[in-house]
Amino acid sequence: MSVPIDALIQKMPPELRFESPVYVTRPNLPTLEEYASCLAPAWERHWLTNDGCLHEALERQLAEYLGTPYLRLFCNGTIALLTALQALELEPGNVITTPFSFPATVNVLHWHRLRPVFCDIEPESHNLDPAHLQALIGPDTRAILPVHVYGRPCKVEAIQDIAGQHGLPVVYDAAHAIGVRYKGKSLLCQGDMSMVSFHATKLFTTAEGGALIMNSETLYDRIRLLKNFGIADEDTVIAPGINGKMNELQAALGLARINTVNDEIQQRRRIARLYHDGLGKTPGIALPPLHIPDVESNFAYFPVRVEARMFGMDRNTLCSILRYFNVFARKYFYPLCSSYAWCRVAKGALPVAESAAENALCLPIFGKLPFAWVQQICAIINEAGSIVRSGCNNSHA
Ligand code: T4K
Repeated sequence: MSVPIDALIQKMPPELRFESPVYVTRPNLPTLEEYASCLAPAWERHWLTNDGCLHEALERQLAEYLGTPYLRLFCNGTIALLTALQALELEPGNVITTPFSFPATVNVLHWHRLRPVFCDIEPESHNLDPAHLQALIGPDTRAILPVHVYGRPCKVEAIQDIAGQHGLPVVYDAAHAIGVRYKGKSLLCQGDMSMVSFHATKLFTTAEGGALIMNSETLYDRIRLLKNFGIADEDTVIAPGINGKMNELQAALGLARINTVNDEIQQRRRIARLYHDGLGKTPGIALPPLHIPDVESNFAYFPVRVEARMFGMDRNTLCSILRYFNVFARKYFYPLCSSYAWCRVAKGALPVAESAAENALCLPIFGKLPFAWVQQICAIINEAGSIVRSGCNNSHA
């Protein structure tokens, strides 16, 4: 569907343009003074990494917040996921995962020489489809790696049933899922292990960072070794580990914000409601649900689906128009992981994921996003849609 963007923009009220960029997210930062006071104990001790006191405090506080005894901090989410797979000591073979994710999910498999087998997703949740998952399991399947995309829970019971029937481990990429609760418990307690990311773009951040949550003491002990080169003590190295340690500067940032996670989520919920007020009746813009049964959401993302025929223009055109107005919405997750050269999946094999990747657009959402800005973003979308539907593409204003 081709829309003359320049002509359309000329018809739109210029005052809708933001003076400075509005990004898809912004980190929830403390003041510099708050950060410095959290960092001070490390400075006083001249202790910067390797199990410092801030690392220890953050690990404990996060484990309490999530309600799990088994949590290990990491320098970032990708290394955490890489380490989780290392801990499972999988034989060569396949891992079933989703194509609708960030490159990290599939690239860690490549680093372990495990072959990704892509499972299509469900149209509503954008998560791995259990019926397709069941059909994909074969003699070479070694594990299942689902993603709670945008923090929305996968069908965890169905996945666990399938994994149980075939004796397969489940490692969740829960990069987006801090603060999400499912049936009253943290979603991060599902599966054998879950990885959560604390990157600057996440609602709880340590700049770079992440954690693994695991379901057994055995894995908890093994992960501790693996994230520190496999060193057991000064004289003994007992496993092929890596440097996955979170440092004290990262941990201090986490400590400065850990108590604000729930407030950040509350504020995002208000913003999501405002988007529903502003876009709920817009033809061709499908909104994420405000409430999912059994789930306390974290509103980590606000993904809309652009139905080109009804809205009047496709996702890419809307994204370009928003950019002109200084709104940096993002096409998470395009391109699909299955389309990367090293995955070699033919187009058409994963129809639901392909459609999602063509139509999904994440609008800005973060705790400090002013309500008036949300209304302005909705006005840009509504104005553009109604101009194009009333036939601007025939005019040459
Ligand atoms: N699995 C999944 C499903 C993931 O989504 C991710 C990461 C991972 C695994 C890996 O976890 P980590 O190893 O990263 O812990 C961003 C993040 O870099 C990435 O962490 C995240 N997913 C992904 C969804 O988003 P980009 O390429 O979109 O980042 P970037 O730099 O374009 O940032 C997006 C916007 O955020 C910017 O336009 C402005 C804002 N921003 C960004 C940064 C870095 C800030 O306001 N401040 C900042 O410091 O990937």
